[in-house]
Amino acid sequence: MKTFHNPHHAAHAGQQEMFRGRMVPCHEVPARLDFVLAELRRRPLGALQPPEVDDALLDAAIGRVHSARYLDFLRGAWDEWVAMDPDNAQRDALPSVWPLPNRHGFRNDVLPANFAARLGLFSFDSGSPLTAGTWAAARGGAACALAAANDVAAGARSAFALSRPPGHHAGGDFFGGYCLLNNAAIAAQALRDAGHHRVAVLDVDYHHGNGTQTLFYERADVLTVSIHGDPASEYPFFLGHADERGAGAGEGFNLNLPLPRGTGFDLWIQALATGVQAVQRFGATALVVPMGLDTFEGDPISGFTLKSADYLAVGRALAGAGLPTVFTFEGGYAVDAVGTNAVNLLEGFQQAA
Ligand code: Q9C
Ligand code: ZN
Repeated sequence: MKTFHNPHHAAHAGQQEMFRGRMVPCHEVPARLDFVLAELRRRPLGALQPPEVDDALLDAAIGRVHSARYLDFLRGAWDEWVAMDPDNAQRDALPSVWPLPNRHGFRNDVLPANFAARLGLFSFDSGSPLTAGTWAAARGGAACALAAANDVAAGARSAFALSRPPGHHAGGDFFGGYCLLNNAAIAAQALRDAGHHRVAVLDVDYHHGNGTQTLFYERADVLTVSIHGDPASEYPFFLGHADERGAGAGEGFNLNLPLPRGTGFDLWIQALATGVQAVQRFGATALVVPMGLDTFEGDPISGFTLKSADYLAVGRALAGAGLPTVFTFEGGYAVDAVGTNAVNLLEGFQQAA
């Protein structure tokens, strides 16, 4: 399997996030990707390369998933932030006020002139800082997703989009959960546009993939499945329950498998078998796996107890779907273990595929 890695990832380096009532150092740090890269160099799975995609085709692929007004905002956010106050160049831009769309009468159809208001309009939490290099990093990540999808569409059994910031919490016009552009959704849509009639997304990150679910919720051509900590107690809290089954034409094409905090490998791998079965019943011709490694027992912000060796079995189970597969890199905050865990999963997949 080829790995397409994002040469611009380190340009996105937030200083602090709002966490449990305090500002703390960001959990989503550049070193995460460096550890995966280092482990891939130790245990190669295939070529390791930056993505090579046409600029216009990349913008088109991003535009298939995200709204123009959201992309305009993200692209210009840093310059706008610094133009307000030159001292802002030393600080990240963090949201602090939200319109609660669809509730309490707040409008989201009128774009505010105020930057803080727009920052809130396009986000859903205070844990996702925008920095000087955020746009370049996020766009580079989308390029990885598109390159991986192209590779798989051209016949590769699998490809890995190794990028950060992660993507699965980002929706059509919002960021949050450390995610700016939804790389998995971009890959899934690119596979659809390349002629795959039915694409499945099987999200194994600890957190519910709310962005991806929302993007495809009313569509029957993309099945979304997510295994995650029960939103009753776990982030992102407001989506990811088992009764969310899709709507309209998409009814029956979303499957959530929430599990209680504290869940270990035995129960988790059963949920994965259920997810793989749903993907097969759907008749998918391609698969996208948003690969979070925050199910690891040592993860500082999550609550499952998978061990490093378990990820080999996770990869084997995913290979059992028998589908051309794109992996994207999502969460995983036990930084010194994330390389081992990611490559274990991918190696397990590749050996069984
Ligand atoms: N102030 C991923 O794993 N934590 N994202 C709460 C809010 C957010 C995790 C911080 C966790 C997001 C891709
Ligand atoms: Zn996560």
